[in-house]
Amino acid sequence: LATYNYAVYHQMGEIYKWMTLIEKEYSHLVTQHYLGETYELRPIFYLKIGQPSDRPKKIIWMDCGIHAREWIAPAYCQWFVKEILQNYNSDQNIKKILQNIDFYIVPVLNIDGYIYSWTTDRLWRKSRASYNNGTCYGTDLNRNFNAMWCSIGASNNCSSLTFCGTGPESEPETKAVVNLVESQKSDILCFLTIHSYGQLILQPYGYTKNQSRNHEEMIKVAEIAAAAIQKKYGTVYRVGSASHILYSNSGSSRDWAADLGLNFSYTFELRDNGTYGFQLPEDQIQPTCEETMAGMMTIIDYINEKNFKNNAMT
Ligand code: 0X9
Ligand code: ZN
Repeated sequence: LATYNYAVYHQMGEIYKWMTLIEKEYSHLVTQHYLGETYELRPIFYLKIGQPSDRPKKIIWMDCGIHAREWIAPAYCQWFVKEILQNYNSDQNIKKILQNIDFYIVPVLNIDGYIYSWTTDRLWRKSRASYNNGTCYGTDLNRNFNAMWCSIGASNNCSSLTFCGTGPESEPETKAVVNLVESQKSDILCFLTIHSYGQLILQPYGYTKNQSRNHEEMIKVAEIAAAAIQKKYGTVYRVGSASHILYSNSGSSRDWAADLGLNFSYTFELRDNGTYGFQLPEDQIQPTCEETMAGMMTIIDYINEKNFKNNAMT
């Protein structure tokens, strides 16, 4: 795919085509799968990336674009896929990872909202579900998960930016994630969800000030990642529990994944710190993706090594 430009933002139609092309070009490592459909009945796909194996494999989940206007997130998911695949042959570490782990990558989760942010309202955030006879639109999909649903930092008013939906998992996009992650939960080593902006690596919880079960280990791993990010271009990331360093909110996918029992669950808030906000200029796509990749690989390395050690003991 020498012709795909990863340093520009792409419309949904191009991302759909890209998924099919990448599956063709790297058919030995990539398969495209159906995750579910959106409110407006568009198919949501994920890419499964890994070396085929007879032994059961572990999984690292990453979704991008749960919030429509955060365009750098889908750009990053595509960048990540490209980097892993292009470096596979020359990088022994990536080879080793792909022998044991499959990446499940959702390039755009909130497809209806993403399209709307291109066609009509650049700063649209939510899904495009219609309420009250079309008088208001959109659920905040990152308030719709079953994690102290619609308690703190979420609204039950459909015209709010943080509308939690009509019930936990009421939205098809949420349900699509829940169905797959629940069905594979014993194999998922890490849940990553990519947002912008703020330059943060957030861990559970957002719905309470309580810390998660493996808080210390998650902080340690995130701090290594933040250091790797800073080393690249000097970008400073902050690390911590969402409710401590950002704000409290219920119904996030990250908290839900932690409560499901997954050991590692992080929200990445990519560049910037507010200068351009959600409208990050295209000339920052490459440095943003490169530094994020550097940080995320330290997390993946840690988790892969730990998985090796755990398997050796059993
Ligand atoms: O509010 C959100 O959903 C996220 N911030 S954003 O600007 N990308 O919308 C924060 C999600 C992570 N924080 C918690 N879940 N608490
Ligand atoms: Zn977001």
